[in-house]
Amino acid sequence: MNKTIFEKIASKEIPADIVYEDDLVVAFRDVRPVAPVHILITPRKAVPRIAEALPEDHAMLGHLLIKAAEVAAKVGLEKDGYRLVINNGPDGGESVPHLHCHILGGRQMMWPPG
Ligand code: DGP
Repeated sequence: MNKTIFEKIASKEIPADIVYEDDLVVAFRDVRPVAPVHILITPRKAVPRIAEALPEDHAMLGHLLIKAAEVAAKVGLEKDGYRLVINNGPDGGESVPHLHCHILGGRQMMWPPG
């Protein structure tokens, strides 16, 4: 299997502005930010999308969400808040088939989303 772009970022084969990493997840700034703060947090394991996560991914996914909140706090979003987004499939707007959670902040988010 070819590595996904996010696996290559996690293994430092391609550069990214990494803001957090551990054994299970890597968080880095999005190359096409849509908010003043736009970070992606992704599992090292190449789960394509949340719909394809397996029961064995349960702990890793919980870890990813806990770390998303920690990363948001670390970059100064705790006081004013932020949004976490996971796009799944074509209608969800997914463009990279490696599960990732967007951490968006630094401006007022709209609802409903576009
Ligand atoms: P999504 O549409 O939910 O699949 O989001 C994919 C995001 O990934 C999109 O906001 C742009 C970002 N992205 C794509 N390629 C790269 C890359 O090579 N580096 C970084 N830092 N972000 C990337």
